[in-house]
Amino acid sequence: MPTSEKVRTTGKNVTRKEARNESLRRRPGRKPGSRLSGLRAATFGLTVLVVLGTAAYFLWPALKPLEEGNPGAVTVQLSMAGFAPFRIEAKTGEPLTLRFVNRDTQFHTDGGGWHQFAIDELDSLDVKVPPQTTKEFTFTPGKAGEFEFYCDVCCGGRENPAMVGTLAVRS
Ligand SMILES: [Cu+2]
Repeated sequence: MPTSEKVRTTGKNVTRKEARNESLRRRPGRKPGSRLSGLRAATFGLTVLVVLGTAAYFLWPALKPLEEGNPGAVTVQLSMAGFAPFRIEAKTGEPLTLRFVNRDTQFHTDGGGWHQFAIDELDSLDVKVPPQTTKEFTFTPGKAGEFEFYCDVCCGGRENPAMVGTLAVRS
């Protein structure tokens, strides 16, 4: 059964080289502004939008303003890098408000973005902060001393040397 290609070449009796030149000439050349380049521009634009949108989605938790709370609160940032600050001063008998800021997302495979602020020596003080959350906690230290606070819910738990700090309580 003869193919259409065979019919075309046999009818004209052209040499191999001529046939090749002919096929090269017929190759569709696209002018700028044609439908194809319009489609390319649309695809490019869509790609840029998707990339920017994705970046904004992941950056937003780190950029959004914090809600205002107790003006005397001490802000403590919780992240996979540890506590910032990792040393907090307090006074016995005086209420201390800590504002925990956790900007980690739930996408963290280790602990799901949760962090903790726990002090065993102070009535088993234990605050857990969900991902992308700001949480205030007030307590009154009843005794002076240097107390270790830690997080035991992420990246290696209490063994992680970064997730440890000191609460220094003066009398
Ligand atoms: Cu943690």
